[in-house]
Amino acid sequence: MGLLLSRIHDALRSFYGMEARILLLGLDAAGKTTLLYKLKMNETVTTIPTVGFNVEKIQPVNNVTFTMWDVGGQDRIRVLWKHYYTNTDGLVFMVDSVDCERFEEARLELEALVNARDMEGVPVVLLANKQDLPGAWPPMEVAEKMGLRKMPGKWWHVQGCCAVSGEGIPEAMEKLSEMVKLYRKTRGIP
Ligand SMILES: Nc1nc2c(ncn2[C@@H]2O[C@H](COP(=O)(O)OP(=O)(O)OP(=O)(O)O)[C@@H](O)[C@H]2O)c(=O)[nH]1
Ligand SMILES: [Mg+2]
Repeated sequence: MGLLLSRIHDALRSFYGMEARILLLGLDAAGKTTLLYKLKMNETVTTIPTVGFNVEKIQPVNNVTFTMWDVGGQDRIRVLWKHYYTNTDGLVFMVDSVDCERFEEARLELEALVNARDMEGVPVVLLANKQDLPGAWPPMEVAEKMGLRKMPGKWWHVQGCCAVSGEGIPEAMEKLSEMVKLYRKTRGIP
């Protein structure tokens, strides 16, 4: 009976799709809000620093509908990030690939995030943003600076992108959908 119900559930899931909660975090000016509205409306909006958060449901990717929470990254707002951790299915951590002076600051924030109890095992997509700008660090080097290789047991993927043009974003969302599906399956989350 249990197996039958589980099969029915899987069939319904593949028909109706899955809803996933995604946290979009990173230091101030990384490009999070620019990305959020690029995803939502395929438009490049003029942003102001986010005080509080923005939340949007975006078009499904691979049958996964993402609700993306973009929380302000200014130093004084980062203390609020922890209030958004619960029930997160995926973390998109965005880095300004030109802002190498703050790579260490970003790494420390990412480290705190992935070590938080409520974020245990949550897959991470690292977006090395602003690849259009001269002096942008290559994505793999940004990943190295963020210490991703040293995070054992973590599912992560790094993607270079430009939130203004949208380059690299579809690939990142595709990967995110795969990792979220796998994460929820291994956790037994319907
Ligand atoms: N050249 C370039 N500029 C970008 C890119 N993405 C974002 N920006 C610019 O970076 C600035 C900051 O972008 P936001 O999206 O406001 O940054 P944020 O991460 O939301 O910042 P907070 O809300 O303060 O946390 C804006 O002027 C954007 O236009 C990019 O890929 N390339
Ligand atoms: Mg913002």
